Amino acid sequence: MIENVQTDADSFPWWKRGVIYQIYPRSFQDSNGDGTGDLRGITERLDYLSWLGIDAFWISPFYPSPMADFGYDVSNYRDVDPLFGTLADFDALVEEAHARGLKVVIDFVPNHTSDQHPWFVESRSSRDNPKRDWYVWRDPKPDGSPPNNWLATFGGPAWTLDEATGQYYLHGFLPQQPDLNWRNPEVKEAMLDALRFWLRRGVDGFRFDVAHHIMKDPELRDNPANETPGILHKPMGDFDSQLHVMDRMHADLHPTYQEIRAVIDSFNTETQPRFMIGETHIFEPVQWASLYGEQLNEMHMPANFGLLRAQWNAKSVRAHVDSIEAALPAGAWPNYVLSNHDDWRTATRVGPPQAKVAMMLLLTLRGTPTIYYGEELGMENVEIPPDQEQDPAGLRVPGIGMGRDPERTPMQWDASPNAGFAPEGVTTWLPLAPDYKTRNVAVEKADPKSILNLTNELLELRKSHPALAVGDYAAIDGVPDECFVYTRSTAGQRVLIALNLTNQEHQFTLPYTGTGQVVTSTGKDRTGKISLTFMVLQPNEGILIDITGAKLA
Ligand code: TEU
Repeated sequence: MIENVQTDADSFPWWKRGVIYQIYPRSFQDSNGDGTGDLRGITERLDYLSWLGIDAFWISPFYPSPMADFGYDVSNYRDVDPLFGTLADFDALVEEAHARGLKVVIDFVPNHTSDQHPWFVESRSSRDNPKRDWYVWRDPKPDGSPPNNWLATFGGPAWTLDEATGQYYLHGFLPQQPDLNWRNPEVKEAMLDALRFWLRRGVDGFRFDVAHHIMKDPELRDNPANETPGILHKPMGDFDSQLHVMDRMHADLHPTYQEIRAVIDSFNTETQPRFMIGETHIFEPVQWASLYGEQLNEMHMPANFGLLRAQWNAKSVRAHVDSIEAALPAGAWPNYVLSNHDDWRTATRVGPPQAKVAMMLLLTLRGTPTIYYGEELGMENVEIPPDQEQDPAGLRVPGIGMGRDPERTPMQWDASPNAGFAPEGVTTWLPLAPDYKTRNVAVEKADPKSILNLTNELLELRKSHPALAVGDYAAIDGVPDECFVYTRSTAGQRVLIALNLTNQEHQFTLPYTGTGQVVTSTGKDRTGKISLTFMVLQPNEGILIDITGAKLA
């Protein structure tokens, strides 16, 4: 008897039942031979995304930018940087994507602008400029030092002194990324209006960069020391010496999110429900869950980065998933991600033999998955020669692995020079992976056992199996500590996912009688019926089994 289950996948909006694919636009497809990807390049590759089977793609920033942080330093919220194309290119991309049934999610960078944004140029021009209060300016302490102890994510203090006006301005990231003052109503209105600009152009949703940073302690009190460094998901140097409790997550985030949400909801139509996901590096599940809003009227989804931080073993991964399921407010929908443009490639983090298991996990958990471009190929971090390093995080805080270039290298389309990413002879903005001739879309499409074809199959299975798209999650106890086994169930369907997170064989008994039907496996070497009373998982193996109708033992 299958109880307490969701049934009709079609009644779920696309952002719940679907899969999001993240495109880092510099690295996806170069259409004009300058070595950097662009919007037209994305349009040229839409047929690939359709084939792959994703539902929506999110494009990292393409706004005009001095590129101090490769687009996360925006100098105009209502245009496209010439490097990436034009507004007309963007409109064409939206039209072509929608024609294929693909949703378009764009990055929105609310916490900070570029220091070259006209707003900041005005703001810094004098203490009594009308835009002074659009940013966070404070006098030095009597000894000339910064107003408080806050640190910038990318090294050094979060304050830079403007010599001409004698005050410090706040920047949670680079000095070239001054923080906006969201408590100023004019700032809020200008930003909401920028959202309306893109909503009118037809975007389906937004990814809000560092959404938890926009509201800080109004009194700008010091952060306390972090007595247990190492809690962040990757080495962050001095930044990790503090608990970031004052420089983010102030309670008035909630009414602010509600105002943002109201603008987005006001553009909803029957056929086009809009959506926002917040980039929220909050790891305490209850605090994270609060960002859905008490009335579920804040973030549609606060991004959940817990899997990036979990140790790659079955106990930690299950503990994380269970903690998310437990913390989730009634009616809210979970989400998972295994990699992005700030974090290691999955195959590098978990080891190439586990990459397919990781993909099966991501695409079978209950919750919206985001796939970072190239993960479907099993792309790995690429070692960047020091003289080609680009990322300011790595350049400013060298030697501890903060640089993000290794996970941002060009997409590997085929074995031709420049991997089909850029024309032959062009110098690409970051070097290609050394393995691109054997690890690319063309080669992997032709290999039935590739991670690309596994990803494609799992994406198709989510469409044909409501249990996978929207079904309930239940972990199975009594299996070896090295394996993570769970079911996904709707009223009429139950599938079981058995993942071996080690390179050893494991045997166990499931709490079901009889047999199930193999749907697919990471090795693509299993078919037909499979015993549920005695299961053998090969090293690095994941199996997906239809157990609809199976009886509990
Ligand atoms: O990242 C926010 C963030 O906190 C990350 O900086 C992360 O902690 C760091 O990269 C270590 O991996 C967002 C964007 O995703 C990132 O690319 C931007 O650089 C940053 O905001 C500033 O806009």
